Amino acid sequence: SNVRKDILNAFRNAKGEYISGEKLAKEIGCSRTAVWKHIEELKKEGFQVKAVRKKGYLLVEHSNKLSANEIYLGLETEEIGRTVHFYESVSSTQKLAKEFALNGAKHGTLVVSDEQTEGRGRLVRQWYSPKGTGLWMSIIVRPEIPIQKTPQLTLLTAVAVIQAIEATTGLHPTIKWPNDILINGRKVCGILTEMQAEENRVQSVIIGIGVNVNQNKADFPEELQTIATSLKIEADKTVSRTKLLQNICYQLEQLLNEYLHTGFKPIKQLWESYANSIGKQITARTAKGSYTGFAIGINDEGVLLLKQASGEVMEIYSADIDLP
Ligand code: BTX
Repeated sequence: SNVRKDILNAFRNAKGEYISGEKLAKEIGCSRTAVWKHIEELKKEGFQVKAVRKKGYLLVEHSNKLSANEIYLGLETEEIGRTVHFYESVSSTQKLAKEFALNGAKHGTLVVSDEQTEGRGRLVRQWYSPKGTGLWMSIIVRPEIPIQKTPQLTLLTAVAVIQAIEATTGLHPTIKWPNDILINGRKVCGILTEMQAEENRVQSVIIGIGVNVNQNKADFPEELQTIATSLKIEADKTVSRTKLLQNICYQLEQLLNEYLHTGFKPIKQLWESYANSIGKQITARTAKGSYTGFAIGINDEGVLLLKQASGEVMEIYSADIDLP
């Protein structure tokens, strides 16, 4: 509710000090009883609010629970994440976001769930999305760009997620082409972008982001234990999913604005600076065979450019990459 948002804003402005019920009531324009009722509701959502006679209310600490209100408190964006659909459990946020998009959801709408029972990767792969420990989110964006440029948004998202992880945890992830985000060689995040278009016009792009945040090693199914990791495993401490989510929204909005104003070039440079394969000798295993060469970069479509010993530059559209 808007009143609860106003209360959270008042707590934010109070910066860790008590606020009297009277002051809250005045600021928000409701009765003290109403304030009390809303605070009870916030507590049910997982907020810890202390009430002390004569002093008032204090927001003790943010819970480790995800909720729409938690996300709202501290969100620094204008559009991305301003409308939130939060769920305890869904099949796939990607699937839901697509339905919202078809029904006219506005640019920046965020769908996030504490758990996905049918999380999806690219092609027909699955994305393991257990309850309470990860960030499973899809963002609807409606940029005015031609269809053929939408792959650039996948690369842009990878940069945004890396910058958000750096800002939230101090860790330094790398990108494995095309769109895996790794820490110490293990996958911490996957990105999936899907487009809806009509007559060569982009209607919406759904950006799906899955980040392993607070899993322990033993929480992963056996087949993922050697290839996956979480921020908690790497940083050796619990990481706030809310802060990370807010940071991702913020970085995404900044980069998207830059992209729409100045084009893909600055994004591409950032992407290449994070990519672990660029400037290295690699082997690309494609459906047609394996090719070894020097990865010189990507082109504007996100296609990997591989310079072979003959000097010929090959365009790699789809492959698994082996680093030496
Ligand atoms: P991908 O096809 O690059 O990666 C999928 C592969 O990654 C799987 O085959 C498996 O080997 C491995 N994998 C599965 N789950 C995990 C995990 N939790 N951590 C690390 N590795 C894993 C990447 O696809 C795109 C994933 C996007 C996920 C988001 S979550 C929110 C949104 N909703 C949804 O259904 N998908 C997206």
